[in-house]
Parts: sequence; structure tokens; C-alpha cells
Amino acid sequence: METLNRIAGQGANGATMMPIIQGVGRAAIEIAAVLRGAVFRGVLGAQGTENVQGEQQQKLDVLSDEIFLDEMRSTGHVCAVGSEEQEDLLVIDEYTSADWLVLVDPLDGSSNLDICGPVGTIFSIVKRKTANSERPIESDTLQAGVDVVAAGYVLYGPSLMLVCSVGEGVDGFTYNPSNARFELSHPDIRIPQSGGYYSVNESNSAQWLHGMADRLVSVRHTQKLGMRYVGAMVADIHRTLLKGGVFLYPADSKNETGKLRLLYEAIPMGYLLEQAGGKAHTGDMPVLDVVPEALHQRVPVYLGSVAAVEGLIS
Ligand code: P6P
Repeated sequence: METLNRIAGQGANGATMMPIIQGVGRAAIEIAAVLRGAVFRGVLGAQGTENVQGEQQQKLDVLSDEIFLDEMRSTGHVCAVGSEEQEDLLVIDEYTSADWLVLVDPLDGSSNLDICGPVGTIFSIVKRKTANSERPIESDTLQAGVDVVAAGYVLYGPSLMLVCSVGEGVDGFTYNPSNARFELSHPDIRIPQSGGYYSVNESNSAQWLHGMADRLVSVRHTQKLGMRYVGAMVADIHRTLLKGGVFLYPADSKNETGKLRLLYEAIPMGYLLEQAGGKAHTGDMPVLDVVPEALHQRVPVYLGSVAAVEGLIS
């Protein structure tokens, strides 16, 4: 079975991206082990602190963030990390001259932890804009999705999966405990262009803007979509990628710029969807065209099969 080494042979950036994605794989294995034993180690539940988003941090949010940063440091190729759990850019002092920055939501959907639901890690990799002789700065991360070099997610579910792209299509790798490594299980994933599910927190529909509720009723009937919603973006996107349909988090009167974060949720997931033949849109423009202005900026998202997304945004 092919391993993550497959990435090295993919396009102009595969060989350079592979060691960083292998670092993501190591972090995933460590985080998965922590999640499995969490209830016995008393690390479920709230940390008692808020993150920059004003959200209650789970103890495992903080632990996962630390594990991920350590593994990025150990690659020797990452100069800084922008994390959902950290207000400012985290510069890796030992490697300030390295070429790459990683954006990460270390434990996405952590509200699912207490109910033993799926959670994930979402990441993207960009090349620094500042000179290697300088110290990396936040503006190094503020790059549109069209300039992202690699992106992916880890899904902590019944299986441990790493799904990623370096711009040459999307591959899914599943952790094989017998060999203690990720092995290729879903080569060249292509999103189905019809059928599947719509995936949204419909309890917000009365607050959606721009007549989105009516448009969704029409699209789900004409395109015969079922409905599934896990409440963890990685699980909802993974199902959308494999089964087709659309995941959406519209702007609403509470969150007029949407809830999901551009740099470490919308852009990496939009990059993967487009690499798999799907479409990623904010309702105003393609997700990958949005030029970020701040590390924790939010956007509305419509991610999925071309027909389903276009049915909602046009
Ligand atoms: P809601 C998890 O908090 C998250 O950031 C995504 O993983 C998920 O898609 C979304 O928020 C869920 O939000 O408002 O439905 O709980």
C-alpha cells in the first residue's frame, strides 16, 4: 500500500510539502491517542479559558494545539503557525528562516468531544512573503486560497484519516494500526456532481440573509438532496466530498460575516473541494479569491458539488 510518501511525487511542490504533511500525520496519531484516553485522564470538558473567538476552549483544544505546534517545529521546515487557538501568529524561534507557514484549526468541532462524536484538524500551508533573513509576521499568512500550496484535514472518527492535496488532486490516507502508518485508501477523490446531502445548521434559517432559506428549499427538492449535519466541519465536509451535495454556513443576522474562519477552515476546505472538482463560494465570490485581511477573519461558506453550490448562490 502506498503511504504519505506518495505525496513526494505529486507536482512541483510534492517533495517539499511531504515532510510537513508527515508532521501533520505524526500530530494526528498523537492527538488521536489523547482523544481515545481523554475520559480516563480527566482532559474532557472546558479549560476555563476563552480563545480569541470568545469561544470556551476545551482542554483538548489547548492540548491538540500544543501537539500540533511541536510537530510543526520538529519538521524544521515551518517558521510560524497561525492557529485558531492563538490570538497572534506563533513564530517558531528555532526556524525563523524556514520557507513555510501553516494555518491550523487544531481540533475542529470540539463541542462533539463530550458526546464521543467525530472531530478534526484542518490545515493549509503557504510560502512566506517576507525574506528568510527576517522574522515571519502575520501578513505572511494573509494569502488568498489561490496561493495556497497544500491543504488538508485529519478526521478522528471510527478510522483515523488524513485527506490532503498539494495541487494535484485529493488523496485520502487511513491510519493502519498494524503497520503504524497512514496508507492510501482513497486515491484521487472526485466529488459526485449530483445527489448527496445538504448539510447546514437549519436552526439558524430564520436569521439567514438574502432569501437563502427559500433557495435551499428549492435546491434540496430539485436536486433530491438528503440532509445530514454533524456539527463538526471536517466530518460534514468529508461526507460531502465522498457523497456529493453541499455544506453551507450562511451569513445570518447574528453573524453577518458568517461563523467559519477564512484562513484555517474556509480556504483549506475550499481548496480541497475545488481540487476534487467541486465549488467553493462565499455567496459574494469564490472562496479562493478572498484576500484575507486578518488572521481570524470569518466568511459565509457554500462548499460542495458545482450544481448544488451554484443553485444556492446564483
Ligand atoms: P454550529 C465547530 O465549532 C465549527 O467551527 C465547525 O466545525 C462546524 O461546522 C460549525 O462550527 C458548527 O457550528 O453553529 O452549527 O454549532
